[in-house]
Amino acid sequence: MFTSLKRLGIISGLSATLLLAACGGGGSGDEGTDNEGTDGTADGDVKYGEEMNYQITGIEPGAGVFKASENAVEEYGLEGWEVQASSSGAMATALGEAYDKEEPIIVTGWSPHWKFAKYDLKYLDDPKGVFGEAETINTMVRQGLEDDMPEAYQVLDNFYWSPDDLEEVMLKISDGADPRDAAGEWIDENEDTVAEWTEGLDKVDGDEIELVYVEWDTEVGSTNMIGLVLEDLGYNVTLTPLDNAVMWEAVATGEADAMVAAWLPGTHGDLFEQYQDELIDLGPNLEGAKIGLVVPEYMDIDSIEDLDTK
Ligand code: PBE
Repeated sequence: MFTSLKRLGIISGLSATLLLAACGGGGSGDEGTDNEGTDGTADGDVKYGEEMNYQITGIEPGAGVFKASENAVEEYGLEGWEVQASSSGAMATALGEAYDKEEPIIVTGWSPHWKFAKYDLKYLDDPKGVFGEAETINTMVRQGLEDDMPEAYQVLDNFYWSPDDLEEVMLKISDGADPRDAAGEWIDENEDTVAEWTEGLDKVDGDEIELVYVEWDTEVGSTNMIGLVLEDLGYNVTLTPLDNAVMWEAVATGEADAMVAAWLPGTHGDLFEQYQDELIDLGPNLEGAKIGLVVPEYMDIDSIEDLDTK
């Protein structure tokens, strides 16, 4: 796993370099080389802070990326800056509006996410490593699930897909599809993958199972998808949206059966530490996830360190 993660890191690093090189030679060519230093970063005369009222557009305050962004403000000494609490949906709307007007905006971002397919965006460099490295999204189930519902446990244990797979579902939803329909379409288009997760399992007869999640775009996509797979196996599935900390608690106390939304080791590291003895970690259902501060490519800034303070 270590090598595959490492490879992913190298590949995404490479494509970011290529993108920057392409933009330098083409997109921003008209403006000349006004405020580019030799290292390609802004030389400090870009006053994005003032223009953005020193605000980072955040999401739900319970999200790991929100807390990490607040840590970044602290660690990088971004005096006067604030991470604005919002929702994932409102963040995406604000990003789209700013993007259409080519206005500066910084959002608390994560991948996989459809926004990278829709807009030209980049992560700001994080030389202090506040946002951590590549992450996995893990599946957590309550104690006793294996005995009570062996088929569901097996499906959840087998569930593993790629960032591209999840992004396909997310894109359909962002284009207006109902999450359940988007999940169903993906399942129809990926029968072989789904068959591997359910291979050899007997159908059940309406047993009730509850999956909990947070209404983040990633989790709406993944939870609807695996919920539908369980439904196809005969389960009566309930999907319950909660706040992040409550989602973890629900599985730890056994009030809910499972969730596929544990971002580790960094983003939900504190919650995992708190509850790890009370729940069962079924390991990654996806590798190569990431969080950080995200800006449009047209912004002349590359690193969190380049932000001007009050
Ligand atoms: N997210 C999406 C979550 C995990 C999934 C990055 C917004 C968070 O920050 O907790």
